[in-house]
Amino acid sequence: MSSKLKNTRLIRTLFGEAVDMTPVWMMRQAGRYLPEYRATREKAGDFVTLCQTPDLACEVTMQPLKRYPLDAAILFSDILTIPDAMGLGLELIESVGPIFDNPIKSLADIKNLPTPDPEDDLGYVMDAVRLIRKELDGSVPLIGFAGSPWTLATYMIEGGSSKDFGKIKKMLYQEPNTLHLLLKHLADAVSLYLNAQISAGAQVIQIFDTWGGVLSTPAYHEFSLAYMKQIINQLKREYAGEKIPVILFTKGAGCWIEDIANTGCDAVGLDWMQDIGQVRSKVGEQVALQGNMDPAVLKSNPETIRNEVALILENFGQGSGHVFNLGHGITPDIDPENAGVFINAVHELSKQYHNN
Ligand code: 1CP
Repeated sequence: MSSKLKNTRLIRTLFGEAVDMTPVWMMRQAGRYLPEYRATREKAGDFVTLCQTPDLACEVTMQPLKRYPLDAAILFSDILTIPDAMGLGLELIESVGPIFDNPIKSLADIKNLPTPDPEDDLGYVMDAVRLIRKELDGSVPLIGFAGSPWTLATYMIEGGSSKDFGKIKKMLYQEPNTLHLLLKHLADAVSLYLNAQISAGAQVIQIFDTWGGVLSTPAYHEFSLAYMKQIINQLKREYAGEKIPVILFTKGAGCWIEDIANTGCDAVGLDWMQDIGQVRSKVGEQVALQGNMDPAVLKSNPETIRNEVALILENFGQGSGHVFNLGHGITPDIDPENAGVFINAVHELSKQYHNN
């Protein structure tokens, strides 16, 4: 476990320290676009079993690293493990998405929710983290993650994915205190879970607030950002003598970047709608930035991919503080060759911006 980290690009960048080239990883880098992922999922039988089998979760975490010179591994798991451990019963239905057998319907349901013990109820995640660290052997850092309380609550109340977030928004406006009770419970559970991931070996933490962007500005502050801030305050920011950086990603956060940068996180994840150069001029002194190529660019061809990478690098400009990524997860239809073109382009084209 104490193996010395060989590739420190990601961690140095998250703290704004000089590097030789821009580090890169991809959200959802282990996933359905890789034939070897589909084969392992087949072997597991279904997605939930894959998440719950540490050997297989470790195997799929390593798959993209075997193909590409990525600067980080991300734990293979899902944000919905916490609600599943609270008894909601997660299933993933092909072409529908995640669904819960027992969604939350009332205040009584919320009051009855347990707080999962990370090493007991979610021990399979911690075992996966320990196995992956062993397997990585210090080659690149391991990113642990969780969903934001708001994003988890959308799935728990809607019962699965949603287009209009009708049920949770009704609760937000009609019974805000009920929703606050749930969000507070989730913030505590997420903090415990992430701290356990850190103790098990996660070296960087990312909080995914995939659905924060569907809220009005005051509702975002009250129902999403406040709880992420609570989590950031409750996280271990140092473990085994190493500082643990925290990345906060809200999709659709266009006008709230300064508020996100003020939460105490080390880096802000940007979706592709944002202008990374403009964002840097606002908050670049305070936090690192992660992103933000449109994942749809990967549907094109090597020349277009390299041009888009070059544009983003130029827009960010000279110096450290930029972790290259997609503006959201890579999609199942992407040709793995194109993902390789993307990663190599970031490394090759970014060297000129780091002359130290
Ligand atoms: O094999 C399959 O069909 C499952 C597809 C899949 C995968 C590969 C799901 C179901 N989850 C995952 C893995 C996953 N989920 C990772 C792995 C690590 C990585 O390589 O990046 C991570 C970080 C997540 C996180 C996650 N799950 C988020 C937040 C990130 C994001 O993309 O916005 C969300 C919203 C989920 C819920 C979820 N789980 C699975 C799907 C298809 C979804 C999204 C459904 C929806 O759009 O509402």
